[in-house]
Amino acid sequence: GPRSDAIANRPDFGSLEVYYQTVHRAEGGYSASGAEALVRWRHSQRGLLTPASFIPVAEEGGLIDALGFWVLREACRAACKWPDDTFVAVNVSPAQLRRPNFAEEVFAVLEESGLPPSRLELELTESSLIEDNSDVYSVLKSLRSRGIQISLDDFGTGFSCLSHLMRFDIDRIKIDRSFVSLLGTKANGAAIIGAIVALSRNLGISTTAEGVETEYQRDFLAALGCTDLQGYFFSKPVPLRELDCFREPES
Ligand code: G
Ligand code: G
Ligand code: MN
Ligand code: NA
Repeated sequence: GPRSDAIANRPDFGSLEVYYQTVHRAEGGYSASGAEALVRWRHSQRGLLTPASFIPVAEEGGLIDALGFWVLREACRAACKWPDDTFVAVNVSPAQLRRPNFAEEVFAVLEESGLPPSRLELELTESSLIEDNSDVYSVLKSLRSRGIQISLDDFGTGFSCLSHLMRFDIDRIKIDRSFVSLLGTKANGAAIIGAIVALSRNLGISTTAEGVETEYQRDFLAALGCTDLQGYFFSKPVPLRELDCFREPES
């Protein structure tokens, strides 16, 4: 279709842009612990497109690898200039993880950029893990053995068996914003999030609550023991040039 043609005609990814949304520590004044890279496509006619409108097309057209590595390279280069105790999180499609050389290619990007592996977090979705693919298991093992952090995105929206997910050693769970939006309503948002946080804590896994939009949610999630918070209340995704919180103070 016209959309995939448009992507194919731009092999240099000239109109892609990486936006960043900060993630904040739930303790000690909500300082920024890192940022998530979120790709955008600046379309000449249709304006700024979000990933939902072109990631699936890139996946079908076999371009997700090239796109994913372009984003990864941009993100690692950017994070090199942020404080040492911060991370950059990059989303990974299931198709990328199926490549046998995925881990080696990630290591190459890290080396080229100079970013320490421990400062990179890769966000996977449940669908990456439910394929019950031993290759995925060994790719993840390889990534973690070098110190790369692995997080599970949109946690709670899939239908995977929890014990199955826990077979994979992961560093962080990102609690889906649909649960956060239930806080302060009659639904059991607090009980669900509390259970996820308690389980994660026992397993030594960090928790980021996504979609934090209000001060009430921020305070509630911090009290529940989430380790990090992310959402419009702190910042929307912004272009790198507008990401002020990691900039060195000008002297
Ligand atoms: O930024 P926005 O809310 O529109 O993001 C929508 C979805 O697109 C998110 O679920 C996110 O995981 C996904 N996404 C954003 N950037 C990337 C990327 O670089 N690669 C992949 N595979 N997915 C991305
Ligand atoms: O699935 P993933 O977590 O990668 O998706 C991130 C998406 O969530 C981005 O598209 C981003 O624009 C969106 N997002 C980030 N913070 C908020 C928020 O506080 N509220 C809502 N509704 N969406 C958010
Ligand atoms: Mn994500
Ligand atoms: Na998410």
